[in-house]
Amino acid sequence: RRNLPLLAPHEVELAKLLLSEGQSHLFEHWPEPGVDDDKKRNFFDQVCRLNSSYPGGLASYIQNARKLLADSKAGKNPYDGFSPSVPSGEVLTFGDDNFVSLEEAGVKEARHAAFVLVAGGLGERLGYKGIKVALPRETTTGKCFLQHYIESILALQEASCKLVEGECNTKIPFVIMTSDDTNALTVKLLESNSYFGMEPSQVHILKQEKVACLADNDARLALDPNDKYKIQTKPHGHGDVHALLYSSGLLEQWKSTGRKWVLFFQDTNGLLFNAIPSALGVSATKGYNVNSLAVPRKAKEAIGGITKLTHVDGRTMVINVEYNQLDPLLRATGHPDGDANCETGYSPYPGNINQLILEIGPYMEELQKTHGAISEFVNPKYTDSTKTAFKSSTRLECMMQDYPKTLPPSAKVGFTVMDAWLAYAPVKNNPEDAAKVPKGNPYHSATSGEMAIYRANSLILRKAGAQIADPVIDTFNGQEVEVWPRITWIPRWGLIFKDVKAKVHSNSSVSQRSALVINGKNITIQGLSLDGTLIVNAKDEAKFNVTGHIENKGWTIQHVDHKDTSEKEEIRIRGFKFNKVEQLELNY
Ligand code: UGB
Repeated sequence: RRNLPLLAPHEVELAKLLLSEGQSHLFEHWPEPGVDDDKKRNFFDQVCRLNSSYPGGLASYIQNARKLLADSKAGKNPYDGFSPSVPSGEVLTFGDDNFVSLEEAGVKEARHAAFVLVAGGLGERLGYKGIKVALPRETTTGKCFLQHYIESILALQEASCKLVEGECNTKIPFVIMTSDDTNALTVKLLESNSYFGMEPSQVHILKQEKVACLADNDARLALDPNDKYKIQTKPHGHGDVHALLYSSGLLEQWKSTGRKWVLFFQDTNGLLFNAIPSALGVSATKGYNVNSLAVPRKAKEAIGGITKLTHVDGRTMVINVEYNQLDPLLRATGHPDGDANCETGYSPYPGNINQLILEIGPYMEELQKTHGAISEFVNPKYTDSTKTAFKSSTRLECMMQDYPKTLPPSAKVGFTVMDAWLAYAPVKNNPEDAAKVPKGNPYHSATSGEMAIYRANSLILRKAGAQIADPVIDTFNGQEVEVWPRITWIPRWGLIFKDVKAKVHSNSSVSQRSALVINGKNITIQGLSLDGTLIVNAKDEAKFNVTGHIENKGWTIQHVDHKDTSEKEEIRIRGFKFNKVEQLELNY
C-alpha cells in the first residue's frame, strides 16, 4: 500500500482484488511513490484488460486456476468415471442422392447463417512467419486461404438468395477472431485487397486477449521476465470465441435479423467449403443444436476423436476427446492397444475437424447462462515428480469444441462424417515434422494441403463424368504425395456437386500434366481434351463453353528444397513451384 501511486477508484478495486486473491507478490518489488508511476499505471491498465476480458473476471481466473492446478497435482483424470465408446453419426457419401439433396438443403439455409473463423493462432507447428490465412491455398492461382473463404461465403450468399422469391438483400456476416499475434496482419490483408469483394460492413474482427501466466500451484500470477510491471501472458486457446461472440452483442443482432446458424471454422483447411453445404443441410434436416464435422481418423493423427462418453452415473455425451488424451483414456478403460486403427485401417473414433455448426437459439440460451465460458484445462510442465514447481509458467486453456460439455442431456448434439479427400486438408506441420509422420498418416503440411485441392477437384470432376488422368507419385520435402492435374475453380462456378455436374460433360478429358483454371461462373466444359495449361476467364454475362483439343508445353513442376532461402517461404514450405513454360489464356 505504501508503494502505490495515487490510484483511481477502479485501480484501487483492482489492487484489492489482486491482494485478496493472494497476489501481493506482484507489488513487493515496487519502489516508493513517485518512482516508475507511469509503469505502475500501465500495470493497472493491463490488469484491467485481463479482468474485463475473462468471463467472471480475474478473480474467477485465479480461482479456476487454483482448482485445476490442484487437480493436476493430484493426478486427477478429467475423464474419471467416463468410459469411451464409438458414437454413431451421419455418414455422407459424396455425390449420392442423399448428399446432393443435403447440399441443396444447406444452400437454402445459408442465407440464415453467420460464419466465424478462428484465426488467432500463430501456427508454431508450421513455423511460418506470417499469418496462416495469408498463405496461398494453392499456387496455381496463388489465392490465399482468406480470399477463398470469403469467395465461398459470397458464393453461398448469392446461391441462397437466388432461391428466394422476390428481392433478397441478405449479407452473410463473417467474423474473424484474431489475437495480438495476428490482428494487424489480418486487417492489413483485408484492407489491401478490398475485403476480397465482401462488403466491409459484413466483416467483424473480434480480437481475443491473452490470459495471465501462472507461476506456481497457488496460481500466483507470473511477471514478465523482461518487465517487472507487466504480467506475463499467453494464448488461452480457440475456446475464447464463444465469450467474445457473447460479449460483442453480435448474436443478438443476428437473431433479431432471422439468422439461424453459426458456423465456426479454422484457419487453413482449403477443402472445408466442399463440406459446408451438405453439413448445413444435415443440421437443418436433423434439427441438430450442435453438429461437428468429422473425417475418418488415422490412429495417432493430431486431430481429436469424436467419442461417446458414458459416466458411471449414467450421463452420456458425444464430445471431442483431444488427440493427446484419447490414447491414455482408452488404455485406462480396458483398451490395452490405446489409440489404434481397427480393421478398416482407421481409428474407430471419427476425427474432429473443428468445424462446428450451432443453432443460434439454443446457443444463445446457453451463453446467457455461461457468458461463453468454456471448460478449461491446464498443462503445467513440472520440474520433477513432486509436482511442486514448474519448468516455465503455465496458463489455463480452452477449446471451442468443448462448448457442448455444459449442455443439458436434452440438447441435440450430432456429427457428420465425410471423406477426408473431400473435406479436410489442413496446413499445420513444417516440412521436417511432416516428413516424420508415420507412413500412411496424413502430413497436414503445405505440400499435402495443396496437393489435396487438386486431388479433390479431380475426383469431383471424375464423379461428374469427365476423364481425369490418374495421378503420379512424387516426393517433395521428404513427403510422398499423389500429384493430380492442377485443376482449380472459383467457388461461384462449382459451389455444390449439382453445379459441377451441370457444367461438365463426360466427353471431356484432362491429362495428368495439365493445369486448368476455371475463373467464371457460367463456363461449361464440353468436348475438351486438355494436355497442357488452360486458364479461362469469363465475365458473368458470358456463357462460354470450353471445347476442342488444347495442347501446349504447360507448367512443369520444379522441386524446391525447404532450406533454399533463395525461394519465398510460402514456396519453400511446399517443396515445389511451377515453371510456367506455356499456357493458353482465354478471356470472355
Ligand atoms: N486458434 C485461435 O484462434 N486462438 C488460439 O488461441 C489458438 C488457436 P491449431 P489444435 O481440426 O485440425 C484443433 O493449433 O488446437 C485457432 C482441435 O483442437 O491449428 O492443435 C487457430 O488459428 C483438434 O481437435 O489446432 O487442434 C486455428 O485456426 C483438431 O480438430 C485453430 O484455432 C484440429 O484442430 C486451431 O488451432 C484440427
